[in-house]
Amino acid sequence: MPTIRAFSLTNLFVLEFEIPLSGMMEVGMTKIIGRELPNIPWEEPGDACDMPVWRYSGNPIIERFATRNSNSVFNSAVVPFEDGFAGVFRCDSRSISMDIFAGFSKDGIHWKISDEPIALQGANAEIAEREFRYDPRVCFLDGKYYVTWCNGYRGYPTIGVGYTFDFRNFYQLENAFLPFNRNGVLFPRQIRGKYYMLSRPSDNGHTPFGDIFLSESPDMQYWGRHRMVMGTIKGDTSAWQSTKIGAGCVPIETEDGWLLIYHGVINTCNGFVYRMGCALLDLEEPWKVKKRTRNYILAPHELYECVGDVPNVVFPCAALTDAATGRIAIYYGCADTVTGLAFTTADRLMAYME
Ligand code: BMA
Repeated sequence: MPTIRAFSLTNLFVLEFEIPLSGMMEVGMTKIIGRELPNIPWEEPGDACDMPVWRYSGNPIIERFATRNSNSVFNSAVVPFEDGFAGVFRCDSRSISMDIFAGFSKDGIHWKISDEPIALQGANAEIAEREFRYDPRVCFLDGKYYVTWCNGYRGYPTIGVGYTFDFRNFYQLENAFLPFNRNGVLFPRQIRGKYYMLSRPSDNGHTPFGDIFLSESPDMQYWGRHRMVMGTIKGDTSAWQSTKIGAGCVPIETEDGWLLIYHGVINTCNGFVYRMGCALLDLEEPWKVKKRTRNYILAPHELYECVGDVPNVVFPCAALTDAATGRIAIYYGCADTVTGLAFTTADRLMAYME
């Protein structure tokens, strides 16, 4: 086998490793493992597009006043549902209460979002008491749509977990982890009989650090065997992800590994800037990173990403995929104010990673 000498973005040192030539990726060869989705929202990139991810021409797809009392609708998650799509949306109210709301769409672009926040049933009284809920993710797993979100518990952010079958009745489980934690993202199937969730242990407030960790569970209730997946990259090798990183979309299964779209943050003299990158995790041991982007795949460049309640933020929370074509539609929050849609393919992301 040939030996390749490479600079590792995951371990931050030069290393040697062996790659079987048959395992090396050719553009156009990455197969998404999953369902076909012929009605995935889609636009081809313009001729001038030299980026791996391009925006929907009608962005933003959800405006800040999309519900009766919303101040902003942004870091939100969608999935295929019945003959269209459903989702869980982060809407901050005009009193700036952060909560999660259900919504439906026929085409994945035009959404009808409830004016009332999701009423969660079934939790232990200690857990059911609502403080704040934000940044939902939705993961279809074992026949249920699981929802994870940043959940306020006695003043501390941690990972709330619930599920629904119909996006009308939602059931809450125990919080997954001790505080402080955010960006809880489930894997969409069991791996060797266990459930896996990514998260970002942190602190209270606007955390100035953060790496992506993985936890394992036999039953979606007890989480352990925690592993570090990947950290920030210090120095100027990939400075857009030098302050903190966090999992974004539910990992996309491909023949070559789990494709993870995540956010990376740099601190500047004018505050945090949130950009988007991706990584390829090992299929069987998903705490092992096979590849990762040095350059960001999407960054706040458009006005609705640069100007809003929190400027200079693109924050991915969901991706639709079509196994037949390799198409990926990414839903992302823009400047903590509105929701955007962007497109890519498994091949393009794979080719862009180092
Ligand atoms: C993070 C979270 C996100 C938000 C981002 C930028 O810490 O609070 O909800 O989009 O900051 O403000």
